[in-house]
Amino acid sequence: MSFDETKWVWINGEMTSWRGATVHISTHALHYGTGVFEGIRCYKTPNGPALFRLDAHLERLFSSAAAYRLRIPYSKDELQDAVCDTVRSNSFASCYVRPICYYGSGGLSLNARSCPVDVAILAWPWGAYLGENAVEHGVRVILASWAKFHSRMMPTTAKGCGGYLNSMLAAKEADEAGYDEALLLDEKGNIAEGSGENLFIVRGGRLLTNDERSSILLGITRDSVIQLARDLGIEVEIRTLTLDDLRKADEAFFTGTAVEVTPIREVQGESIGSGTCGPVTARIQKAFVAAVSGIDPRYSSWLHSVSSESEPALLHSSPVGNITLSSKRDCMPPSY
Ligand code: PPE
Repeated sequence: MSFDETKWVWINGEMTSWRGATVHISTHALHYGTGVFEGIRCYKTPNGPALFRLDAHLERLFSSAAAYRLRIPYSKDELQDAVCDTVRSNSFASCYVRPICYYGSGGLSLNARSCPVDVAILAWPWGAYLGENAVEHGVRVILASWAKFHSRMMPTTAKGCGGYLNSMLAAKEADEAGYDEALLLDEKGNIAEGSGENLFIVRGGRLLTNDERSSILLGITRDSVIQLARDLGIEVEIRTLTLDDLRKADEAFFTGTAVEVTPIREVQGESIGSGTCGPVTARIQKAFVAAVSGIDPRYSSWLHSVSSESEPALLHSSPVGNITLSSKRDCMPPSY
């Protein structure tokens, strides 16, 4: 990840220089993780940079804030414009965008009554989340010894800053053991999700994935993949996933804004399927790239152009994202 190219950060309505984008040490969220955030990707398309499912991300930001009783002092339309401004000001063709709303400086009582709600939007170029090879060849995953927090402890469908301490412990555990990522189980021992991703299993040509009953964040990429798969004629079953399902999987993959669609090739020393990216995962990746890069016009409503004027329908061109589509790829059909 490189912040080097970021010049401007949007803070409370103003474009601020990178160096000036600081918070006070008494900021409530620094002490207690009392904020909510989003992660949105902006892709290069034939019509210029476009944000993928901006609307859904802002919708989730507002419902996360409501879950933690944070009142965001801007409307959804204002934040939509602010996100576009941030990408435009930095002249990014593609990037990752991180809006964050949090209790600022005003006192450290836990009810946060005296704290303002501050809002910032950071954008930077973020390449492949789990490394260059991950999207192509798949990742090695450890089962975290930490359980995913249960939705009776904190709202798992809200993207709250403090909840990521749970993810961070799991990710550190994976890193220290030489794995790429960690998978967390829920309190019953069923699969929940990755530290920052949802999970899909492929079995007999069908997709299986879980839902909020397994304490997961309901990912926007997950939702997009469910729709893409159904449009490809691939059946999707939503139900509890067990470790046994994973062991018997033909293929498995992670979905998330940062990770996009990333195959899982090994879980704690055991290969999944052929131990590389499988054919169903490859079909989903291909459909995903076509959607995010504006090549497949059926999904153009998922793209929000960052340019000030609305643009005509999207045209064919080479996709740009972290899922590189080269004929060398074992995981892409050769026709791509
Ligand atoms: N579960 C968790 C716990 C999660 O953090 C993410 C996103 C998802 C599922 C997938 O959600 P979605 O992006 O809407 O498809 N994780 C974000 C943050 C990762 C980070 O390291 O920071 C992301 O992918 O942007």
